[in-house]
Amino acid sequence: MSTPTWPSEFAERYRAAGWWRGETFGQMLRERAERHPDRIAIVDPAPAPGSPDGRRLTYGELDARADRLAAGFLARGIGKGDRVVLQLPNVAEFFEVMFALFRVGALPVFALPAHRESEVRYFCEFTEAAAYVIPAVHGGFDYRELATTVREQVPTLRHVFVAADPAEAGGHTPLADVPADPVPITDPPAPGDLAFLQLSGGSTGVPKLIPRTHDDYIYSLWGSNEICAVDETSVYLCALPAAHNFPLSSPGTLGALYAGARVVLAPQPSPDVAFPLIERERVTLTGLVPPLALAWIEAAGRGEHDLSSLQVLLVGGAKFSEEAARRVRPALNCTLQQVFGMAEGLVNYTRLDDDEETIVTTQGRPISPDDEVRVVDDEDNDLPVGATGHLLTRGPYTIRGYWRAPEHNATAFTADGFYRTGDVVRLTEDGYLVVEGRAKDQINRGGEKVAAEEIENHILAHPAVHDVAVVSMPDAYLGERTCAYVVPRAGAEPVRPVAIKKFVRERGLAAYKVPDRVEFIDAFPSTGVGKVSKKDLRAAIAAQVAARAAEQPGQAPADPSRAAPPATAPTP
Ligand code: OOB
Repeated sequence: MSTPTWPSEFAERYRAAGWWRGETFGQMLRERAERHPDRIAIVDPAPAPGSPDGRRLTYGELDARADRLAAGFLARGIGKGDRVVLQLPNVAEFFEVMFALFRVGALPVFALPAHRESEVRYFCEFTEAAAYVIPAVHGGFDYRELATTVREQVPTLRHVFVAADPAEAGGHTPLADVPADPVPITDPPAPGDLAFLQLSGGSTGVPKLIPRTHDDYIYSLWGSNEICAVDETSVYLCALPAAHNFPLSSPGTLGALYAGARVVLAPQPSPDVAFPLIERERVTLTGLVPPLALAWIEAAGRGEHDLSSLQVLLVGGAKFSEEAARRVRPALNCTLQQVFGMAEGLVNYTRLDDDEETIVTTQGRPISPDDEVRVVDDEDNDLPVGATGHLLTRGPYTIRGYWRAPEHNATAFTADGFYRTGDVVRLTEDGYLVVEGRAKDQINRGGEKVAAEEIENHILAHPAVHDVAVVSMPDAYLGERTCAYVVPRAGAEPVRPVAIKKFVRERGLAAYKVPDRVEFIDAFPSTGVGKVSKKDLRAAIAAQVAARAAEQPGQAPADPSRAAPPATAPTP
C-alpha cells in the first residue's frame, strides 16, 4: 500500500535547495560518533542496574549500542520496513532502540507512555507491528501485563522487549538479551525512505499515523538548530515525553544530537525534578507546554536553584497566553521562543533576535523559505494578509498524506498537496502566524490532543448512553479540558458522571482522554442543518465555568505548580 509522498519535481527542488541533504539517522549518529566518540550524548539521571547514579552515554557508546541492538533485531527477523511500537519513557534505552531501528530501516511507531490497551492494541494491529518495546513498570503502571494482553490479540506481534533488569522482564525478552555482534547492514535505508511513524493529535475516531522520512525530518532538525542557536556547546533538557514530536525535533533531542550537543533526560517535567537537573548539568535550552511553563515561572520565583545556564525556553503545543509569555524573561532570565508546530510537519518559531512584542504576541514564522503557508476561507479562497482563516501548508518537511489512510487523505489534503492543519490563524505583515483558534474537532488539553470522535465512540458503548458530544471547556491551568455532553438512553437506569468516566478509563484509554466533566442533557442544540451544534455546547459549558468562577470571586486560579501536571508529563 503506497503512502503519498512529494511529487518528483518538489523532491528535486528540495534537494537542489539543499534542504534535503541525503543523510540518514543511522549515518548521522555514526558520523558524530567518529568525530567525537568521547563526548557525552545522553545523560539519564535515573538509577539503573549497575549505575546507581544514572548513566552518561558518550556518542561512541550510543553508536556502539545501536549497532549491537541493530544486529540483535536483524537476528530476530526484524528488518527493513518492519514496524516496531516503541513505548518508552525518558530513558537512555529510548535512544538506543530508536537508532538501532533507524539503522536497520525498521520503523519505530512512537507511542506515548500514557497510552493504554485501547491505543496500543490499535497501533500494533493497524501497523501490523512485529515488535513492541516497553518499560517494566513506569509511573505505577505495569506495561508487561499490557504487552501480554496485546500479544494475545495481535498475531503479527512476534516480540516484546522490556527495558529493565532481566529478572523483571515478566516472561518477555529483556532488552539486555537482544544485542549481538555487529553485522554489516547490507540493505540500509535510503535518505528518502520512511524513518518512523509519528502519531497525529487527530480529530477522527482513531489516531492517524504520520510517515516521516530521514531527509525531511533531518531538515527540520538542522533548520531548527539554526533558528534556536543549537550547537555542540548546547545542553538540551528533554522534559516532555521523548516520543512527542516537539521534544524530539523542535529542536529537541534529535536536533541536539545532530549538533553534537548533550541531551539530559528528565524523568518528570515538574520544577522539583527539572530544576536540580538544570543546575547540575548546566542545561542551556528546553521545551515545555504552556501549563508547565507557568509552573516553572511560579517555581523559579522561589529562587531555590541556580538556573543561570538556561538561555532559551521553547513553549508550544498549545497557545501560550500573552500575559504568561511576558513573564518568562523576568522569571527565568532567558529568551522565550514560541513554537507552533505539528507532527505532520510545519514548525514555526519566534526568532531569538525578535523584539519582545513579536515574541510574546505571535507564534512565530516557518523554519523554511520553502514552507508554503496559505490562510483561506471555508471555500479555500486565499484571504488577505491579516484576515483570520484556515491554515493550509505544504513544504519540504510536511507530509503529503497519512500512512495507509487514502479516504482521510482525500479530505485532509488539498488536491495540490496542501495539508489542512485544522488551525485557525492570521498572518502578520512580517509573515508571523498568530493562532486564533481551531476548526478541527479536537480538544487541546494543555498540549495533549484529544480527538472528540475517539472519546465519543467509547462513551457510546455505554448501555445507558443514547448519544454524546465531547467539547472543550475553558480551564485556567490547562487552557482547555474535555466535557462530555451525554443524552441518556430512554428507560435506562440513570448513571452518574463518575460512572461514565470510570467506564472510559476501564476501556483502556490514556488518562488524559478520560472526560474531565460529564453533563447530562435531554437533547443537543442543533445547527441550521440539523447537526449537533458543538458551538452552542461549548458556549453553554463556558458560561457555566464562568458563572462558577464568579460565585467564588476570592478564588484565584489554582497555583499551577501545585496542580496535577498535564498528561504530557508521564502519568504519576
Ligand atoms: C505539536 O504537535 P502536535 O502534532 O501534537 O499538535 C499540533 C497542533 C497544531 O495543529 C495546533 O493545533 C496545536 O497543536 N499547537 C498550537 C501551538 N503548537 C501546537 N496551538 C497554538 N499555539 C501553539 N504554539 O503540538 C508540536 C509539534 C512540534 C513543535 C511544537 C508543537
